[in-house]
Amino acid sequence: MKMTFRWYGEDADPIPLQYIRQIPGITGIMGTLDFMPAGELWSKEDIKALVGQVHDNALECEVIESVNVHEDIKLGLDTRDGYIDNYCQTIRHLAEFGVKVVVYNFMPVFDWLRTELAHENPDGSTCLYYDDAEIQQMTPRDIVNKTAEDSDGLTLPGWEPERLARLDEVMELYANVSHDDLRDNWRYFLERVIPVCEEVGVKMAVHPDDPAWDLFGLPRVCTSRDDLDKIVNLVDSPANGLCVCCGSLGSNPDNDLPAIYEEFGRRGRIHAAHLRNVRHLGPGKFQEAQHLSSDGSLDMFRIVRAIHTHCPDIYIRPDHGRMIWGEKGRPGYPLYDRALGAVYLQGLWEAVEKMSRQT
Ligand SMILES: [Mn+2]
Repeated sequence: MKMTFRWYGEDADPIPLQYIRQIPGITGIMGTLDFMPAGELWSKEDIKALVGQVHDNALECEVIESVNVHEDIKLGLDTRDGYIDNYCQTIRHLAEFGVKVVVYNFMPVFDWLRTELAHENPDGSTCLYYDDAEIQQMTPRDIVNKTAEDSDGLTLPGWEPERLARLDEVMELYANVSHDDLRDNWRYFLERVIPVCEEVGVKMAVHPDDPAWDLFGLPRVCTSRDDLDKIVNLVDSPANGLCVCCGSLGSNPDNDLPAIYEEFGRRGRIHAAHLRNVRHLGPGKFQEAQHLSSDGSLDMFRIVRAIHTHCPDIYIRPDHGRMIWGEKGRPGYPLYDRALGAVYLQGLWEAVEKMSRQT
């Protein structure tokens, strides 16, 4: 297991790399070029600069998230081939600088969504919160605007206010895209990208949809064990793998996370994991919790044990955290609470590791 930490880059992340280096046990980051629009080619110069900064702080940069998939690829439009060519070339460039895993997602239109970015807890901390009943009352445009208002200028990825016209257009284009169509478009993408990954030694790792159900009538096809099974079979190669985020899949209480880590770990298809907890509050309603099993609805011990047993060499990172101790920053990506999560997860790992040697 390699314990990593998400970092958005010098201009986009308020947390300096030096602070990340000071968190016990962190050996690397999951990095990104936050400024890069979906579909663009990542230049060698930009990648070199990122990797160089990370190395200068004695950290590794072997995982990149997210190389975003252009909407035309998900929609299966004629224009997709140019964007897929850029994606393949980006993978070649990343491989040149030592990147081993690329985390991506295949969610239509929106990345992860929450109805509240700073839901207040009784102890004065704040967390991300989701209530499907609220979403039912909103339009896609409402949620984009609300997120921008609630986050001090941080916009939903790809949906800066000046691009809202495009949002309506894209929503219309999806009106005729079924779940099967979306999966077919995904296959088309993977059939072109995976051979390049195999050639240069990079593994793709898809992040599940969050929350793990359809939104605004848009199809979502990475929400359950059965979905993951269909995805890894779209192209049967170890390079076509998963970044299992237990908080995302865990939004749906029907998903048995320890069993999912066990099955796909055993099948060699998990290359990265986001570990965090979520507390179910009712149908379609949840809040993000501290990483501890006792704070949420997921059994983090069983999850860590499944990873240790079935895919011990993967990259792991603590996922979203709460805002505590007066910290201000990017919603979901604070320093303090994620650092606590990283240390807790390593405590579980040490326990599982030593117990496994005794038996
Ligand atoms: Mn995640």
